Amino acid sequence: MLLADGLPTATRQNTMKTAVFAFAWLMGVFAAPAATKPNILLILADDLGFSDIGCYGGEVRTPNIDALAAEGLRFTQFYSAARCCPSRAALMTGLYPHQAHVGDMVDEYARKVREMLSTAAYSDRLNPNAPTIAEVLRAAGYRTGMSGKWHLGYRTNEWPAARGFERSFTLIEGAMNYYGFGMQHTGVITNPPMALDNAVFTPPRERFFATDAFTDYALRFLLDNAPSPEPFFYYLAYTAPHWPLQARPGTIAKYRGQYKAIGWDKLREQRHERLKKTGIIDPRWPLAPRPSNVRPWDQVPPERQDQWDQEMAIYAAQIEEMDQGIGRVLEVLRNIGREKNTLVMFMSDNGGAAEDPNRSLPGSAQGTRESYRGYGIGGAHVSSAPFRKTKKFTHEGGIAVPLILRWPARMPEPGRGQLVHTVSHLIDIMPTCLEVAGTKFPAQFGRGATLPPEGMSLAPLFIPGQVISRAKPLFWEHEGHRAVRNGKWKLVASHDEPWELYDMENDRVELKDLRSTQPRVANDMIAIYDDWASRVGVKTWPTPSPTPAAAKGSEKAKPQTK
Ligand SMILES: [Ca+2]
Repeated sequence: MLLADGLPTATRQNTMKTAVFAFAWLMGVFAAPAATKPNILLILADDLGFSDIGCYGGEVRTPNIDALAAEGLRFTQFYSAARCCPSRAALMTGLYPHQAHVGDMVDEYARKVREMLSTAAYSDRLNPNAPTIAEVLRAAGYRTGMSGKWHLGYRTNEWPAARGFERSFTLIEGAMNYYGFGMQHTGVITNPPMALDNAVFTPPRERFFATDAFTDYALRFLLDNAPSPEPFFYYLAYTAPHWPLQARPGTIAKYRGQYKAIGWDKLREQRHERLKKTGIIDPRWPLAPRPSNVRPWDQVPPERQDQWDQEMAIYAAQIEEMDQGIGRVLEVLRNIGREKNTLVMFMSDNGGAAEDPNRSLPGSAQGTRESYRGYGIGGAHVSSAPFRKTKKFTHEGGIAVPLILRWPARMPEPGRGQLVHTVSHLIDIMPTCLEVAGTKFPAQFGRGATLPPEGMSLAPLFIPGQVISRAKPLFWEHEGHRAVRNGKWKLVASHDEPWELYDMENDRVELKDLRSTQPRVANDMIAIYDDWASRVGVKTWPTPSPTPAAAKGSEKAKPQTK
């Protein structure tokens, strides 16, 4: 069934009209829209690691995402901004997170450090003078819509409805119980903070599941806009597979048992081999060593092995359920005749998440409404394989993520299914959208002059065989973790630790620090980092870090779920 069970009562009437209309449309009563500007469907996964999905070496079943890759382009060196809020700010504005005023998290738990840093670069909402992709495209005649996670401002005038989205159905904060009402990340059993356009939305107590609800809303947007001659921009920002670990029992059952049969060491090796085989990584690069806080699989007690198997089965199910949702959206896109002229983009906002919020009610079964866990470092180091470190860090395991682009009308057969090794970043999505929509970035917005987008358009890559390279370096800073990527070189450091230098052509796994043998390269890059940090408003992160969150979970002393 196409339409949502979880839709609000107020919109049910519209839904019925939509259903009737959609039927008429599908029967060919209406002519295909004459839009020449392409539609843009931007799909963002949350906390999906580099090697989770099938077409990036993973064992999780993702046939719909894999089909996008087979018909489009797969990027091997695409980067996020390390964590939810900064990544979403960079994606929406085409600026570095600090320029978009989201250098750190917008949440209450980061309030003290934001006050301590006391600068606009670390605020609790998106820069009002930095237009979003939705605002720019809406001005260019696009219909705009969104469903999923926002995480760029809690106040009503900071919601998607106020930032260019004509229609939106969203989670305002960073995480939610997938069943709606239930345990939340605050440790309180309540409703998640959701919005339908500019009003608070309360999910129904029964038959609500976030991944499906976000998919259903996207379907309704597509069907509602099917007769419109205007192109659309839709941002489908799934919360999957971000914690809490929650999925349908039937989907979980498909994976249960397979993870403890292989174990995390062999699973990482398997993903590494598949990545090498597909050409996504260089066969010369080894697998990063197991993190020091994860013990060898054969030394893990059987009960912990079984618990990890359950965690990974739920995590995999979350991804598979998202993939099924994407399949439904792509099917409707095809049915309304808009598949060919739609640029579909799929990406993630950071690497595997080592956090474990552990808010489960005592005695609750994993995966249910009453449970609230993450998979911790035991799962995250697999998701980020073959790289080092995880979400929040600026080593490759924190920032390297998949990117898939598909646009049948502009991608001739010979180019389909190819790998793209161009170094690219979330900041490139705004310029790409501007170019394909044939519109310009505004010089003025809100109450002042805009900052120009920092990235480059990826649109030239739609021509088969075309190669583009980055003229400018890329930069990162998040909670004191920092990095520069300039050509083959990457300078990187974790908070309060010295810079390391890596040759990414020979050593993308970041194992051989060349800082002492290449001091001139390192010093030049430190200088360009300092210039950038000063330009965008980076401040020195306090020591000790005031927002440790739950990111340092260890597999040596992990608490068992009771
Ligand atoms: Ca995230």
